Amino acid sequence: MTSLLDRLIPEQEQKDFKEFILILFDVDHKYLLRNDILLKFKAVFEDRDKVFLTGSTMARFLNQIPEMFAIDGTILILHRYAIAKYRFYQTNRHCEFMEEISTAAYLRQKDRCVMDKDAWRRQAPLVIDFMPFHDYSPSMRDSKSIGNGIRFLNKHLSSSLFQASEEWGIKLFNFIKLHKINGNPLLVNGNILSSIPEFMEELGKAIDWLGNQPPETPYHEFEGYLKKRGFEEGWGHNVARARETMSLVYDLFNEPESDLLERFVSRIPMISKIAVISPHGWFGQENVLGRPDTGGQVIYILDQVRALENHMIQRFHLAGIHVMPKIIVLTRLIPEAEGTTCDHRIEKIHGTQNCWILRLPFRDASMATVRHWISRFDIWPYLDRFAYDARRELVSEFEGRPDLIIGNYSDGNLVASLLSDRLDVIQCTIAHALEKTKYLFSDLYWEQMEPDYNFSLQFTADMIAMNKSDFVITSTYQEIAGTDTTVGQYESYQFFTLPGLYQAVGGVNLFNPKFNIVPPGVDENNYFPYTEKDRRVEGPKLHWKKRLFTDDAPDIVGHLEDPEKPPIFTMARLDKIKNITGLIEAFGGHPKLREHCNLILAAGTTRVEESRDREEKEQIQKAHALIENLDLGGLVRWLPSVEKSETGEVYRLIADQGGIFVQPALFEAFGLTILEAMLSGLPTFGPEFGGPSEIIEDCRCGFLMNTSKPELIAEAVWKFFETCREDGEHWKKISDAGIRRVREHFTWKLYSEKLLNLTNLYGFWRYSAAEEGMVKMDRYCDIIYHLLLKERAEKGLPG
Ligand code: UDP
Ligand code: LCN
Repeated sequence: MTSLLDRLIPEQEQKDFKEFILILFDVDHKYLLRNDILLKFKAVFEDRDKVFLTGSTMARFLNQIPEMFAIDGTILILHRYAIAKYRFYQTNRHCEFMEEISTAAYLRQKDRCVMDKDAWRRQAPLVIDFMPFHDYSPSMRDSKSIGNGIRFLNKHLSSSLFQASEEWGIKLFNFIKLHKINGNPLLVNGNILSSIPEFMEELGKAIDWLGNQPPETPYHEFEGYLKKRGFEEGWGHNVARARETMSLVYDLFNEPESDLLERFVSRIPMISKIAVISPHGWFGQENVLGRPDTGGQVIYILDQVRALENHMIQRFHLAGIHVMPKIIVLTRLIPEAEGTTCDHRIEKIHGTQNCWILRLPFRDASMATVRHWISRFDIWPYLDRFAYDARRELVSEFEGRPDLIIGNYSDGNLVASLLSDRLDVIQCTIAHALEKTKYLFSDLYWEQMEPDYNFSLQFTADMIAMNKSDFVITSTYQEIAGTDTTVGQYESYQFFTLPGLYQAVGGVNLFNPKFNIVPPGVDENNYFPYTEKDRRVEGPKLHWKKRLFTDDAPDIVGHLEDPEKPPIFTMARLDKIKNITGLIEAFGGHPKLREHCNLILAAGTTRVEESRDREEKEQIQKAHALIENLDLGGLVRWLPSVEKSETGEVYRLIADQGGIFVQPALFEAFGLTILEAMLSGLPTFGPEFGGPSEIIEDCRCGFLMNTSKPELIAEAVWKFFETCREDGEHWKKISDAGIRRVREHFTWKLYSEKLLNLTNLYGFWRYSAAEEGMVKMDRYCDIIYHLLLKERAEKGLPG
């Protein structure tokens, strides 16, 4: 029988492999990441040809190893043999054997990297495994299908309808009968049409009858005919639409096909009330950005809500229903609101008809309102009470239950899970940015990081929400499952260990069809190409031109010697991960860039005394020090964060001047600024790490950079300016391609249509098949929530 080693590495390469492992693990205890391993591989075999270095089985194998470590002479290897698929091996320094071990055994060894030996021996870990609870659901096999769960589920549901037509027909019929809007029945009156044969017979007659009416006849003119035969409103606003919807159902019952099911289910006007949850707060419409805790998430939600409302209104209109949808964004009320509206209980969302921000306070142990702002890392003790209060308030504001609950970020998703459980409402999860992959070793060294970040609570909350929610939407594929060479954000929850606390051997199931990629868009009223001169307003344009390039102001640092030079512009929160200081270093250390360009930054605040955030304070100090030490006087201008409504004109002014937008983050989950800059017509540079790699097609509509070192950023940017000097059209080509890319792929219209379709289909799935299986999952989540999360979190509750 061939050994495992023979299967992994061919005999002729084994000598090199064994030698390499011995060199790699020159000491008994060592932990290495993929990059360390590959760098060492190149160094050890530097005299070998390219075929060996890139094409050998050994090279390909090493490329698939996210981590490898030695513990007391035992070598543990993590093999990611395909996207989201892993095996675990154990060997020794001489590779005298190689064996496959279980996830739990691997994680147990990993614990030894950080735990005291005696403690490790004494304590058998708590093992968390959600995988058995996914049995109720069909499972995808191919990693390529990940992120398109709806397609898979659709096929599964239609083939169930086809194979077990009687059972599934009843389910579908009952689902259709179930729907009510504001207490009024929709589509079918169950008292008149109580069985499928009756329903089909009447449906056939109605289709024929409608076929003889003028197609544009409005609903109220044939409402009476339909009602008498047992059909309620919701089929269509006119004859043509009603007949089309009825024919869809008729065909679906006769010959179920995935396409028909999706088309019909997505037409059911079942969603009119949506609760959007984003608790950690500082959530408002003016003067709330620039805080370390609020950025894209706030923008995303406000734009999302507007788009969803629009789309729901349109859907109701097409269905012939006169109902005004309502959306409530639930967040935290903060009495110390510093002049913002964060202390108002309720606030209408601009540009909507019936969308609101509802704020409820956090309470301490003595039930007193917590008055000050609290970082997202420290809010865990307050969430259980918040969810409890929210339930009552939401039911009262909606005059009933919402039809959908959307959670945002780890805290919002946890509260959404609690609410969805208590109200029995379908739940959608949106992560925005999972912190686990952002902070290196945040799981392994969780205990050291706990005082600042409380990651043990956050990761546990994430797992509960991921497993409990009916569907998850992400902005990119990599957010779920990474790339060939990087681990995805959700993927990193498949198995991990928090040494001394627990091991998750099955933290999330990426092959459950709940994951769907639905990228956000941009507000096209605020962001449009710099060339659309008629739409630009003169006042703000002049004001920002002066502020960006020339006029001194107390809150602006730096004066440009030559304001005509093309600006390199960036705008972001002043978090470490955004790497604004890396861009200053890149610019300052590159003589050509200093000579030919200016650097303009809009980030955080320029005064350290104005910041209340530890990380931000550090970044402000670092930025000042770099500007001074790199002697950047005359070349750099640093402005505090820009009010959202002004940012569109800011991008356009940079474009007028032949500038570019550089987003230098070390990792970016998605990156709304990248979309905004591209749509404004700015050639845009983003990090190759994270979501931007799915927005920017490198060198075609923008550029991807390795942002791990300032010099790599500088090189990428300078290469562009050099090409522009050779090719007078280059800047414009990239600019035009960027605009096209956003318009074709990233719009809120596409987003809202997809999100509502998902809600309907996963609603049907929940109702028809998943419910029983989900109950088991819910109860497992309950145990983890109460015994592991709530109890630990509430130890930190003051008052
Ligand atoms: N933003 C802003 N003013 C600033 C900095 C950022 O209005 O000074 C906005 C920016 O236009 C974008 C959002 O904040 O819409 C940032 O979202 P992104 O996804 O880029 O990053 P996040 O802050 O969510 O990590
Ligand atoms: C949070 C982030 O960090 C960004 O990358 C996203 O664009 C934003 O949320 C919106 O999803």
